[in-house]
Amino acid sequence: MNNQQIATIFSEISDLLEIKGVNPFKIRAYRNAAETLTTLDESVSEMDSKALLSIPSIGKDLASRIQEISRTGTSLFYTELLENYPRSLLDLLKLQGLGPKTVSLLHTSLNVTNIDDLERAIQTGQLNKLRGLGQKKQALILNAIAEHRKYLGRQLSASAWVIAKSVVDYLQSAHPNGRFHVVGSLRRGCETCGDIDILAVDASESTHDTFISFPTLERVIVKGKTKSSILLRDGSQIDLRLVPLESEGAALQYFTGSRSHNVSLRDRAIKRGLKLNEYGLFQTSDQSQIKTASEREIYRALGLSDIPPELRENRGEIQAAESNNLPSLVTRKTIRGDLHSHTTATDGQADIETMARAAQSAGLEYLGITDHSQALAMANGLDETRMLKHADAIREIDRRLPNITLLAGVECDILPDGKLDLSEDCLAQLDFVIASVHSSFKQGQRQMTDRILRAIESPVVDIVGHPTGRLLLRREPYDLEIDEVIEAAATNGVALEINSQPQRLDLNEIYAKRARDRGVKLVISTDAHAPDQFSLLDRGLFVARRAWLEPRDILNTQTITELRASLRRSGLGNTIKNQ
Ligand code: DGT
Ligand code: CA
Ligand code: CA
Ligand code: ZN
Repeated sequence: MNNQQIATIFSEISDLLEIKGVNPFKIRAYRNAAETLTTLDESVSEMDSKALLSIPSIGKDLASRIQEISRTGTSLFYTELLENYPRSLLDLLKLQGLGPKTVSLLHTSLNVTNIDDLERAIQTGQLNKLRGLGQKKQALILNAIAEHRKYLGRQLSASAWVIAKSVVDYLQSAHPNGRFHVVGSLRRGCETCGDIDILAVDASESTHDTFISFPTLERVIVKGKTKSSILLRDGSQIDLRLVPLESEGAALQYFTGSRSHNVSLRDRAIKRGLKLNEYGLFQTSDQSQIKTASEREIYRALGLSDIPPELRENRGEIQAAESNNLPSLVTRKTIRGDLHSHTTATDGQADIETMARAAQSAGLEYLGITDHSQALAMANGLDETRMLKHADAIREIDRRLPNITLLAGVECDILPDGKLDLSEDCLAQLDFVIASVHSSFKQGQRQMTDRILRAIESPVVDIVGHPTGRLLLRREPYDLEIDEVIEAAATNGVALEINSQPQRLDLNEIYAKRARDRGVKLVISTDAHAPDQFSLLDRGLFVARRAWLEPRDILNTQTITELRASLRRSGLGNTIKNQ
């Protein structure tokens, strides 16, 4: 069992305990432990009791629970809970607006155990008998069910990657001579993932037996000689394909997809008297295989330069590859800094210096600290006095840290009428400003668009944060005329953010590309709320690469000097005191 798998069980235990309604401390203990486990580098399965107890948030009970799970794959406490509270109740918690108290009420009084039950109960008027669940609330629940079904079966790619890597590690350690690759939509860097695809090359057939014994298996969907599929307890489906060594290049190409890219490629092969499938590239005339050990050789044999997986969506990449016009996509190496992060001054989990040092360890040359402004009261947003003091503190720490430059910024709320949450006078004293919408999401299209345009027109705003406000698999973007926003950003020299938080990835690849095509600069930001979140840059990079972006399209590939000169305020003749 790896840490992630144990963390999943702990997190389910905490949800189940919440439905059961036990002491909140107990619930929190499991939840904290689950979070801690996902951040540890060493495997807790291999630790003795003493080492376990030295982990913060792991006490005696939890330590023995971890040992039990490592030994048996599950925990008696967990399985007993599941006897009284079926796992499908956890699906109800995923519905927007449905908390554990309501789920518990529905379960005990109406015997609702899953989403279908709940829908039936509403349709037959059974909820009318219950307190606090009137017509209005029922309509909201039906809505949430519809949304949930729309997203069903997909998950955030960030979490799918964690699972994919743990399956690959697991297979690799049992079959050290096999070569294992993550393929499908994950390899293409898509924002969400349907099923996880793993390719095994030159591994023995018994790899399938290993695969179907994965520790958190729910059930085996199919098991064969070349393909097996399993479902894990958390709902993830994983496909495994096995091919011989001589098919590696072709199989990597085929199973990476996308389907529509593959169709175009296959047609191209046919026109050249060739046949392309997952086993190789063949001459149609005599069925002889053309030697193509790698993907690159497949593309070359078809007269194309090597197409990065992120571009394989049949959106013009084949034509570009044919004429040697593929973009030189932005890479992690070219990213020099991060311009969106939070500290304990508002809703972050670490102080300025800890965040700065973490950014430096992540290889960044500069970090913008951008805590929230006062309107975001639940995040303890900063008023003008606190904001300016915080900026002083950031600059003070910046002077002490020679190897990273800190910028004193802010993520300033755009109020419902489009005014900024702090005065322009205050904002002008900072190094840069992100403006974001965090409230009144339900405004109509005209109002919401004008609101953001007004912020863009303020001379102190440099970046619009998470411009569409969507939360993947949970909340649609707000109603916005995105083209007007892009146009205004171009006119005013304001950059648009690609926010790397896995549930945001906002702007998305389509809009980011459109913005770039109109001359708008993008910034890839982590929006880090904790020191370990700078690694999220990779998520935003996937979006940027899928948007065909090159280093020159991205603000934070610049050196700190270039960046300072490119900020809007540098052109305002503003005397901004930095040092
Ligand atoms: P997903 O799972 O919805 O996130 O998206 P993908 O792209 O991972 O799709 P999936 O898992 O159905 O298939 C993985 C790759 O395998 C797909 O991108 C292309 C390839 N593939 C699968 N079935 C077919 C097929 O019938 N024809 C072709 N040309 N390619 C296929
Ligand atoms: Ca897939
Ligand atoms: Ca698949
Ligand atoms: Zn924000």
